[in-house]
Amino acid sequence: MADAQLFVDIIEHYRLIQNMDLFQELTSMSSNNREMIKTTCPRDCYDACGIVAVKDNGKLRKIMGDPTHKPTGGALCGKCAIAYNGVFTDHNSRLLTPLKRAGSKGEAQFVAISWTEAISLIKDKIKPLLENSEHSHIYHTHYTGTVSLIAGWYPIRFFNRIGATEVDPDSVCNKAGHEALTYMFGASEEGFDPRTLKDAKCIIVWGANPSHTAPHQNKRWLMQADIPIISIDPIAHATAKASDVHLQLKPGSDAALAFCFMNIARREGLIDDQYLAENSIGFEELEESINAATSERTALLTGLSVDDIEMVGKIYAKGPSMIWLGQGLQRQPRGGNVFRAIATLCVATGNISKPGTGFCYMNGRDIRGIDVNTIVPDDLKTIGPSPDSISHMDLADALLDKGRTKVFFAWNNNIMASSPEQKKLRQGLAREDLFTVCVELFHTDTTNYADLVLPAASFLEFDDLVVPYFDLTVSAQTKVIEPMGECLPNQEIFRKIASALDLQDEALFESDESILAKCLAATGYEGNFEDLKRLGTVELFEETRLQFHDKKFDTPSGKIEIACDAIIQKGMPRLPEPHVDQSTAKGKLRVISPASNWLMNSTYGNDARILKKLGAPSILIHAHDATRMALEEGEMVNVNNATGELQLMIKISDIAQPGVAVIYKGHWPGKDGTKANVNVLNPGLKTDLAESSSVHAIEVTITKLKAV
Ligand SMILES: Nc1nc2c(c(=O)[nH]1)N[C@H]1C(S)=C(S)[C@@H](COP(=O)(O)OP(=O)(O)OC[C@H]3O[C@@H](n4cnc5c(=O)[nH]c(N)nc54)[C@H](O)[C@@H]3O)O[C@H]1N2
Ligand SMILES: Nc1nc2c(c(=O)[nH]1)N[C@H]1C(S)=C(S)[C@@H](COP(=O)(O)OP(=O)(O)OC[C@H]3O[C@@H](n4cnc5c(=O)[nH]c(N)nc54)[C@H](O)[C@@H]3O)O[C@H]1N2
Ligand code: SF4
Ligand SMILES: [Mo]
Repeated sequence: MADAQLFVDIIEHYRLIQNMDLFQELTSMSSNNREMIKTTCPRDCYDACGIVAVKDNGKLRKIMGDPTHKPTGGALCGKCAIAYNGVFTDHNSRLLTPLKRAGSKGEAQFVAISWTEAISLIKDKIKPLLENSEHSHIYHTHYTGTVSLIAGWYPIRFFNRIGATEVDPDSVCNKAGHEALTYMFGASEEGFDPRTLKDAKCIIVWGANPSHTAPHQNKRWLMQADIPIISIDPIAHATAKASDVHLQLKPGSDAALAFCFMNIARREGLIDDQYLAENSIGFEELEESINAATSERTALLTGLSVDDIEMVGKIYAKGPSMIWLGQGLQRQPRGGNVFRAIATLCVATGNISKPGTGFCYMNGRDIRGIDVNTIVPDDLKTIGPSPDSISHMDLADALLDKGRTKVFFAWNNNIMASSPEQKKLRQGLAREDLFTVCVELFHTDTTNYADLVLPAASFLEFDDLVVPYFDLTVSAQTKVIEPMGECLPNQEIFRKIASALDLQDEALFESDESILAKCLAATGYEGNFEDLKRLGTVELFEETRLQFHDKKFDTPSGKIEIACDAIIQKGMPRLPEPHVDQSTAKGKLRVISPASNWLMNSTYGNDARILKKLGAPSILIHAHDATRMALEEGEMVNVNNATGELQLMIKISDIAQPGVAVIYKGHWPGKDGTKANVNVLNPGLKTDLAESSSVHAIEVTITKLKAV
């Protein structure tokens, strides 16, 4: 699609923002053979940035931000600006053909083979398992490689059909939060409409770090708000530092704080009795817990001052107030309880279902009309009984168990960097009798252990849909270039495997065009995919949407279940509790391993320019801890616990608080002498609900490395 006006707009944009390097690069291109193609970033990111790909004489020259994309205004984040013009489009970095293992597991020795040979090897391994009713011994992991609709979810059709065991993707990220909200409200993917910020008097960012994880929403939405911005976070990240108030509480003390805010609201006469009576059940049962949650007591439990707690409690309750409910927030041992407590606070103060209120965990597909059934039909006939899925917290054990796992697929997932119990995972993947298939863009620490590596096409190489999980929009992912080498989109790879296995279901062979058309129609967008491609992104709701505007809750009682009988079967108490985690054991530090500014989970960890930005793998500690342990900036230390150990460089940082250290997630184990990252220290402790990750509660000991 050649678009002269878009080109003029873009050149003007870069001139205005004084990016003269890009301006000159673009103006030097010959005008006759220039193409500008709009597409969308499909990373697992709140921002879903609009992209323009510039081609000159048919050759891709530049991937850059789309100035016509409102939420971002023409900027990509630093990591994508580097990696999309780096490893993602570099033939020398990408996998280009199917590969078969030629050395021992972990050695990363491969030979190129044809697709025909690769698919037939897979068929030879899977077919006997299906014939012997051993389908549940086929395991698959998948997650955030790409979250575009088809490449992110379509392959599940194949695995459901053959009855494979799924390693539940959300269990490594946000499942405790989803389940807690679902038990209470009957849904977890209906958040506030960001456009209602104009009606709010205060916003709390509770356990999220938009300065890293949503850089454009942070800069252009949150920081532009002319109302108090409050961060509640154990670490002083850039969003917290730029907030009007930062409550730097002890990790794992959020539920106690939420109860205290309810105590303050009650004292101030700011409980919304009418909303509670009409829409919820069980609030009155919390009376004793709320009474006990005084500001003085909560200050001791959370490490905050009474004044700060009082101030925030009053501003929030008065409202209208919004809460950005972070995903990092529920990655703690009682993450489910924390979410119930905070959501109860929203309901009790009536900060929901009205302009300028609500909380946002995420805005999912469903509220845009895209039913999960359109993407993964639930009428696919499974071979044999459907096996249960397992948690990522149990993956390492499953891979070590010959009786459980026989064939293992990892697609859209780099478990050796991102999943817990890294040492055990490595041992499991090294099993000679485990047949492992990785579908990937790059050689990773996980593909090193594969018997077969299948080359996936990147988002620049096929059409798809992106459904942002913050803004209520939908965007086109548009094919910009032909797939590199012999790469194929994820969905095409699984169509090939299904065909080799002689599976007949139409759903396993449905075309991308058909799925795109169905999903787009479901959103109510009046154009077709070609129209969307021209625009890039469209808003789906003209009017601002109020969270739970119809006050219909898909729970057993039809109301918001503050007291919840159904959750008892999950081993949870009927009511949320003002819990705080036990103090960290003496001599240990609690480690938080949040998102890095320069990585997307572990993606981009193989780009040389990104590696330079990351610097040496480090642990950030507070000056108080450095003095206490006589540690110096730049010193190498051993960080260890019962699960594993890791050598890191000390950085003394005002981001950390005494007793709480930070190790950013996502560093590639193979890029480091210790062949490990923070997940070697991660025991895979499960949350109170949903067997999800409580990775922000790792405890470690730091010892000095002795000079040799
Ligand atoms: N210590 C610690 N660990 C964590 C977290 C934490 O906070 N702390 N956070 C957790 C969270 S929130 C998450 S969501 C998980 C994420 O864990 P993962 O979903 O495993 O994310 P990545 O490690 O980035 O791996 C994604 C892989 O997909 C590949 N990929 C990219 N595009 C495609 C594609 O189109 N097709 C295919 N087949 N592959 C593609 C990339 O090259 C990359 O290797 O990590 C979790 N791990
Ligand atoms: N640059 C970048 N962007 C990303 C990602 C990435 O890896 N890199 N990952 C993407 C993915 S998969 C996800 S899920 C989202 C995650 O987005 P976020 O929710 O922002 O995720 P995190 O960075 O893990 O954690 C956010 C905050 O939770 C805080 N936290 C930890 N424990 C506690 C606690 O006990 N109480 C409170 N109040 N806060 C706590 C951490 O200190 C951290 O600042 O980001 C997405 N965007
Ligand atoms: S990762 Fe997020 S911020 Fe970066 S380009 Fe993609 S959508 Fe934008
Ligand atoms: Mo995540």
